[in-house]
Amino acid sequence: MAELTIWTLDWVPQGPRGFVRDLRLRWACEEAGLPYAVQKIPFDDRETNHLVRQPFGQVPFLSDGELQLFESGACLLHIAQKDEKLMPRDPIGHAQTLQWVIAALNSIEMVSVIPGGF
Ligand SMILES: N[C@@H](CCC(=O)N[C@@H](CS)C(=O)NCC(=O)O)C(=O)O
Repeated sequence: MAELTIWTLDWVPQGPRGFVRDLRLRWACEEAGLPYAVQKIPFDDRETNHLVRQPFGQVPFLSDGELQLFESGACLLHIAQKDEKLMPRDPIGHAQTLQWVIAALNSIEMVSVIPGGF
């Protein structure tokens, strides 16, 4: 069984469909050929039942053995450390990976996400 488990919602409205941020984690795993499982959280109960995992009741959420992580960027960095294709081991490649992850979250996301967010 895969150690990595990506948690997402079991349903979303039409607008954000295909854009839910679990895509980022799935993409990284697929890119590196890392096996993963997917668990789904009921959309309707997310604001209460999911808080034990994610303080804002949101997805994605990642578990890796005993490690539990929220925030897609933190999850991505954790996944990235598992494979050199995602995060080179040399100091320059490593720093550039961090740079691009932070740029994606801090500069690109705010101009690319659906207005009103999800
Ligand atoms: N900064 C967070 C944002 C998480 C987020 O906005 N998740 C959305 C799906 S893409 C969500 O769970 N929306 C449901 C809600 O907020 O109730 C991250 O990158 O993980």
